[in-house]
Amino acid sequence: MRGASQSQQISYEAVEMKANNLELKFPKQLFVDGKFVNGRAKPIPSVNPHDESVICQVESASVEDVDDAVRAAKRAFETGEWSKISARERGRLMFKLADLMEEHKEELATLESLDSGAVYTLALKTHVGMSIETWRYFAGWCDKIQGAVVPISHARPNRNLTITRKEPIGVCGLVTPWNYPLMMLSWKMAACLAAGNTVVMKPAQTSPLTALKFAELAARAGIPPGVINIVPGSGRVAGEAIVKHPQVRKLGFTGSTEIGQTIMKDCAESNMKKVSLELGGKSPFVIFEDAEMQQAVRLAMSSVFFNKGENCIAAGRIFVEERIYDEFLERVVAETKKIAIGDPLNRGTSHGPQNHKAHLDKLVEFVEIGQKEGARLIHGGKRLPVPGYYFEPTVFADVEDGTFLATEESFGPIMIVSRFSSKDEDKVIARANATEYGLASGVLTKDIGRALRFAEKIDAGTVFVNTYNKTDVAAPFGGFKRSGFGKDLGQEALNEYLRTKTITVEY
Ligand code: TAP
Repeated sequence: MRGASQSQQISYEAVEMKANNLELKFPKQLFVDGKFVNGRAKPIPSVNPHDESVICQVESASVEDVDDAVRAAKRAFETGEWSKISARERGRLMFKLADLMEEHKEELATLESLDSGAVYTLALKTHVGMSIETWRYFAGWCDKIQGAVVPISHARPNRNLTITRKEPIGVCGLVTPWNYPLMMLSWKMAACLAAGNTVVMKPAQTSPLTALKFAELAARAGIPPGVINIVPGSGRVAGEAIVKHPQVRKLGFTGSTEIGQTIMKDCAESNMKKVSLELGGKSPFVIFEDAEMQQAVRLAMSSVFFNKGENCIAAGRIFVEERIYDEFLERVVAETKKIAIGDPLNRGTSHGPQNHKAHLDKLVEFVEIGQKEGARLIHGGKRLPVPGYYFEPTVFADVEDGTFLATEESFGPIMIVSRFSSKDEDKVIARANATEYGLASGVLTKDIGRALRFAEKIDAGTVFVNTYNKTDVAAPFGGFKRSGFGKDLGQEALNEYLRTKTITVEY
């Protein structure tokens, strides 16, 4: 296929299909050094979770393919066009890429929906919409990254000038999960490129298609060859090869805590790479009795069921004050029954299939363990008896502290509700903090003092007061404790992809 290129002619073996009243055309090959190429590992099928059909066989990267990509990224960083253009020109290219993504947003959202099961309307607004905003936000930062003049002591009779330079690190590796495929790519890659680095990125093997369409758009935007390399494949092969590569100097990872720990070890042992880790969560959401019941029910449901629960900041545990507990549960179950489950491409659908089979199976097992532990299952809990990876939005009540349900992340549409007494505010905060994760949290109350005390004492990187899921490209995002370290988004994200050099001159 010949892309209608503005800056670069792009050819690839296209997958063509009709979906969502659109003619889709997208690559299924690796993108290395500005070209789409086949991988040396066995191709991996990409499955549509709505009907379990195979969309296409995606080419898969071997260790050698990753090495090719890293070499290309190194050349691009050291001697390529990217190393010569100004920061402002870099920003211009990133703005152009964002414009192209906007032009293709329906196509990208359809692809995301087919590949990951995301409801189309959400994919358009969040998966793709926030990705475009992220590229624009960081494009604007390119020419505003600057060091400082530092007042050091003089060595008389001479004087000194000490300045700091904020420099790109070099070749960066990115490894991302499947829940928001394009958005996770964008959150990391936009900051990484704004800082002037080049990148080798591996999308999750279950949902790699938007990353490959994105690669085509990047080439068409005129991003020079080697600056962006996308190597789909398995974590064990392609992911590990990036993480352990001696020429990769920084690794940005989003995924599970378990793999995050392996990655941190591999980064240390290979070449002491700088690393940032956005990992799992079990975010507490505390609802006090003075909350509006309708708002409490609406926010609790979106805090858990948003993106079918495949949301790292999903409220993994909801604490409801005892005076409103029974009414809350009754209303939540009534509303949960009304959720429109079905084909994510239908505009009336609000809950699509889970991302892939292994994840669905884990959710079924999660519910079984909860029931064995004695938690009260008051709604859902089963796979739907239809084709596709559909799982009922589920509600558990009376979940005891310290149990599997109270401490483990499901990463699915499973609400875990526990009761608390307002007589001891500190106690509910201690219970909310009794988790090894620290990604996000929420509190719902009209009492501003109580909300601020909660915000101060809670051990989580994000606190939502009287809202939930409100992330923005300008606000830093990242966790504490076993939810990892380092921030995506906001100015702080740039620091993850920069290094500081101190220059002292005597005169
Ligand atoms: P993981 O299993 O950790 O996979 C994440 C990525 O790492 C995938 O691309 C995976 O490849 C790759 N990988 C696996 N083993 C690897 C290794 N040894 N070396 C290098 N890469 C490796 O997570 P997941 O199941 O995809 O995602 C769910 C988890 O991500 C949840 O815990 C969720 O909370 C977390 N998450 C966190 C956030 C933030 S911002 N904190 C956001 C989204 C998700 P494959 O393609 O082979 O799986």
